[in-house]
Amino acid sequence: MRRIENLLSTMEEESLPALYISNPKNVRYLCGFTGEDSALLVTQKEVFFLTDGRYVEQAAGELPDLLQRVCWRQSLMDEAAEIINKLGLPLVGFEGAHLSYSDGEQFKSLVKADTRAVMGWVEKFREVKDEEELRSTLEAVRIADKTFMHILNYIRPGVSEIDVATEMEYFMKRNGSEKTAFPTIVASGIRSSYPHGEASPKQIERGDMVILDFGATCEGYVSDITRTVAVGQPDSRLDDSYYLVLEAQKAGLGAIRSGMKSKELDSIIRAPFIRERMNTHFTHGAGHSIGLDIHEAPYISYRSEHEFAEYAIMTIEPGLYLQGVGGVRIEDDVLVQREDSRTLSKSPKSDLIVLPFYN
Ligand SMILES: [Mn+2]
Repeated sequence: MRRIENLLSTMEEESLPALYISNPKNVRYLCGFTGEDSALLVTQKEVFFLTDGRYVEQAAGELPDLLQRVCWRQSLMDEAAEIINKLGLPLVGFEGAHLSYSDGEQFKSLVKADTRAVMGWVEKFREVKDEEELRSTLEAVRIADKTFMHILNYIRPGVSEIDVATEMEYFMKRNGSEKTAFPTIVASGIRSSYPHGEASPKQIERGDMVILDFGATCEGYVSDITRTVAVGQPDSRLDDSYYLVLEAQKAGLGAIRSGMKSKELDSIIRAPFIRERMNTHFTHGAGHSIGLDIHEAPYISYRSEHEFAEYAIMTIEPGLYLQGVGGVRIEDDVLVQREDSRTLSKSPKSDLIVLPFYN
């Protein structure tokens, strides 16, 4: 209940008597429920958990006793509105970044109260990981690291990207992952210049760079790592790119700490690319937070004044993409600390791995 109590203090400071939580990840974070189609109505006096008949039994097992469990009849939102109206609440908040426009409009019309869209309240708490969250993330990272070592023996000319992705996803599951953190990215050859090339039927060929971007899920918490390997000797421009990306990525991992501004970290990661006049080939963000979601706030951005919190878990993932040639990306997960932050993922990267090929 500590997480709900933290939310209640924010609500008190903001003079908000009630808040309707509809983002399922926020529901899970606040009360531990792992199913779908549920919502929370948080008030200073009582906390209502709403779901439907499919989840009543599961909710009884997972939820703290202090929560009022409600099984809705018409719809989640109708039921929430009915409670709000019955309690005669004057003002109720909803999650502006989660409800669709039409759901928001419907919510406003159903409740006989003033409404206020709130954004990022629960997400702000989610940035700072507690011990249990760290333990789950570490397990998801461990599985991803193990998967990388496994897949090195599998990648060779003639094997398709989909074959590689399928083997990785199967291996992660066999090793304790609940599900893949996101659709596994395997992008080879010229497709490796697509920063987010999902695995295709393309066969891996001699001379290809292969970008592997993947993650496991444990107790709902994800890992997200990327490694780039070559099958046989690649184009020398890609070989050079590899060591430049590695330099940028290591600079980021070495620099990140709590209290540092996001844009400051961005410029540290970007510096080697600017020096080598390659910055225009770095076409995406340098990293993001992970947790119950694969992309969570905060993000690493040249525009962001956000200061990283202690015990945030961030990815650092610079990349370079040469159109028609190929690309390189290296990504690790790091626990932000006050002094030396701790890189959680351990997959080898210090030399470009050139896999042997057999004719
Ligand atoms: Mn990522």
